[in-house]
Amino acid sequence: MTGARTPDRASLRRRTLLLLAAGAPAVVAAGSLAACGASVSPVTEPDAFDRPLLIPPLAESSVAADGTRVFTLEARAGTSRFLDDATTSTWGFNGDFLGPTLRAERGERVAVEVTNSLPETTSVHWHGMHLPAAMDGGPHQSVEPGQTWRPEWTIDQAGATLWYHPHPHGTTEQHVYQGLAGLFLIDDGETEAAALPDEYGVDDIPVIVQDKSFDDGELTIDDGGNEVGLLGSTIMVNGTIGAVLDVTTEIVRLRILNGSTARTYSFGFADRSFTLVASDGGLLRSPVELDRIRLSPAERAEILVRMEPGTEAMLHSFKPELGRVAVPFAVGGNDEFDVLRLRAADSLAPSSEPAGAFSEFGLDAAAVATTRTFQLQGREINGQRMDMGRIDESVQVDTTEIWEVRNQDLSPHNFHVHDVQFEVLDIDGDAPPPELAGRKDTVYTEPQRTYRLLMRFEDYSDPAMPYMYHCHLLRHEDEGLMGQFVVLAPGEVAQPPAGASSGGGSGGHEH
Ligand SMILES: [Cu+2]
Repeated sequence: MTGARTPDRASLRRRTLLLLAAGAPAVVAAGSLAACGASVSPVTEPDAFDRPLLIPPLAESSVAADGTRVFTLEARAGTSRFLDDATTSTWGFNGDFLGPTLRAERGERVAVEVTNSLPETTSVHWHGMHLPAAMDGGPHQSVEPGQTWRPEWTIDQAGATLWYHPHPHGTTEQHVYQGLAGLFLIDDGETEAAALPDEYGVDDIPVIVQDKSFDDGELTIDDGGNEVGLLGSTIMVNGTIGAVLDVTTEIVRLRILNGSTARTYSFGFADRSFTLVASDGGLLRSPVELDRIRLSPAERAEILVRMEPGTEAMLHSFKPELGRVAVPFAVGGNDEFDVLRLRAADSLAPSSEPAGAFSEFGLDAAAVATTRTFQLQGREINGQRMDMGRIDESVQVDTTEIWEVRNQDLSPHNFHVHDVQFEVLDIDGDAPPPELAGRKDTVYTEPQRTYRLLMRFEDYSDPAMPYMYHCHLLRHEDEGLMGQFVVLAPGEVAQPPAGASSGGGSGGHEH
C-alpha cells in the first residue's frame, strides 16, 4: 500500500525536468518520453475499498452574548493510523488529521479562536470566504507557536462549500500536506430552496480527496523534484485509504474538495452520470448533468449521485485532461484510479428531486472599470515572485474588474483569488463550459490559454493589508507564484504591509 516508487520513474522525472528546463521544444520532449512513459503509473490502489469512510465531525460552537458564533481550532501534531502496519505522524485541527467541519448561516457573525500548538509558525486562511483582509488568514496573519489568533467577520455570501487551511509564507505545501485542512460550510435560503440532500454525514457527505506518499510509514513529500509538486501514490478520502460509504438514500450529495497539493483529478463514474449542483462559491444557476468533473487543487464540486437499492458505484478519477501540457504523464495526466466506493443498502429512503432552477446571480460585465493581466510563468506572475513587502495591484472598492490570466508554461497551474467569488467570462474568447459557469474562486489554467475572470470588489477596503492571488499548486505558491492586492477606498493610497519585510520572495525555500 505504501507504493514505493521505482527508480525508473524517478529517473524519467529527472529527464523530463531536464528537457523542460533546457527549453527543449515541447513536441520533442513529449515524443521522446511518451514511449518509455507509457507504463508509468504512480498510484497504487488498495486491494479492497472496505474501510468505512471517516466523516469529519461538525465543529462545536458557542454563541457569545452579542450573538457571535464562536468556534475553536487548535492546530496540533498527532499520529494517524492510515496503514495496517504503521502509525504516521500527522498534523490536524482539534485532532490528529484534518479538522472539523465549521458550519454557519449567511448573515451570522462568526469568530474563530485559532491556537497554534505546532512547533512552528502557521496561519489559517478561510478559502473562498468574503471577509476583511486582516481576517483572511494569509501570510500576514501569522500565528506563532503558543499564540491564539481570533479573527471575526460576518458571513456575507451565498451558501457554499468553502474550506480552511494554513497559508504561512513559504511553508503552505508542507502544512497542508501534513494534514491541516477542513471544510467550512455556509447555509442560506438559496441552498435550502434547492431541495438538496442536507443531512450531514448521512446523505450530505464531505469528500476531501488527497494524495499522499509514504516512506517507512511516514508521509513524505519528496517527489524527486516534480514540476507540479507531489503526485502521491496513495489516494485518501477524509483520511481514509480504500474508503466505502454506506448509502441509505436514493440520492447522495458529495461535497468534493480537491485537498491535494498538486494533483488534478477528473472525477466521475464508469457506469453513470451525475448531477453537478454547485461549484466553489455556491449553487450553479441550475443543475447540470455531467460524466466528468475536473478539479485542480482547492476547487470544489457538489454532485448528486443516484443509487439503486442493493447496488454499488465507484467514484473514479479518470485521466485528467490537462490541456496542452508538454509531458502529460509527468504531471499526472495518465493517472486514473478508484477513489470512493458507494454501497447502497437493500432499501433506500426516498430523496426529493432537486429544484429545476437554483440561483440567479451574475456580475455586470458592462460595468467593468479596470482590466488587469496576469501572466503565469515558472514561479513568477508578470515577471515577479511574491514579495510580502510589495503591493502588486491596487483595486478601487465598489468596482468590477476583469482579470485576464494566462498560463505561459507547458505545464499545469491554477489561479485563486482571495476575497471574491469570480465568474469565468470566457476562455480564449469562448464561453466557459457549464461546470465553470458558476461562482468560482479557483480555476485550472490550461497551458497557453487565456481566462478572463469577472469579479467585483464590493467592500472591505484596507490600504495597509493585502489579499493574495496565486497558483494553488502549493509548491508553486510557496516558491513565489503569488501576488498581493489591496482594496482602496476613494482617496486612499496603498501602504506597504505593516510588519512585512521586503525581499525573501520564496520564504523558507532556496531555489
Ligand atoms: Cu502553478
